[in-house]
Amino acid sequence: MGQPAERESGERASEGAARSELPPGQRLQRGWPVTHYGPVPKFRPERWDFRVFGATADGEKHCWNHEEFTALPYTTVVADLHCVTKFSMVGAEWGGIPARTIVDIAPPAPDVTHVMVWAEYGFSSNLRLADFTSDRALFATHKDGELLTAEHGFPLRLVVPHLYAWKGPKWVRGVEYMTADRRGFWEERGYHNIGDPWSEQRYSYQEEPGDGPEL
Ligand SMILES: Nc1nc2c(c(=O)[nH]1)N[C@H]1C(S)=C(S)[C@@H](COP(=O)(O)O)O[C@H]1N2
Ligand SMILES: [Mo]
Repeated sequence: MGQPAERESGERASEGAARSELPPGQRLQRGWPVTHYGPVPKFRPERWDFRVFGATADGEKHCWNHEEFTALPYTTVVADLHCVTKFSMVGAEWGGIPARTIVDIAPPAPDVTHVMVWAEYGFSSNLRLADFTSDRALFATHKDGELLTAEHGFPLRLVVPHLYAWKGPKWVRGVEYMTADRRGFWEERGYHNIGDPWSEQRYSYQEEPGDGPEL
């Protein structure tokens, strides 16, 4: 847990802090509410692993235990969290392992276009590969220098700053590489397949042709 925190460039950090505007329709939330479906899972380190599977480049599954996963290079990203129910939490400093790192060490096959990010109890969210590998997407273990609490996703949650927060599963356990898009948990239940808050892609009825698989 005592990994050296490699701060992002000062430029990026102050940019994040200075940008006070929120995506359309969002309001600032004081504090940090807890929002999710279902119970908070209990973390059992001896049973925990992180898996990369599906269409990997070598056709193999890749698996890390908790010690191995948290030993991967640590970095921080200052980012806001936008819930589709219209609250935003701004200026958090997330610490963890860049999603890009996983793609580098366990590469997808060349025809992979999307990923499904899997969490405890079968929660999932689908992302375009380009959103997943964007330079600020992070598997977070920490927020503002402290370990995540259980209700906020300990030991691991995905943060994808440029998408609505449901695209970042808490209690994440793995990534499936996919050669075609498939809807995740909320995306099957009426939420937008892409989920860009800046263009208010909240609900699946707003999808344009090509935004997602048939419902
Ligand atoms: N596993 C899991 N992760 C999840 C969710 C969920 O229901 N299950 N909800 C998402 C939603 S809708 C939001 S807004 C954020 C909330 O994160 P927070 O509770 O840390 O504020 O978690 C996301 N990650
Ligand atoms: Mo949300």
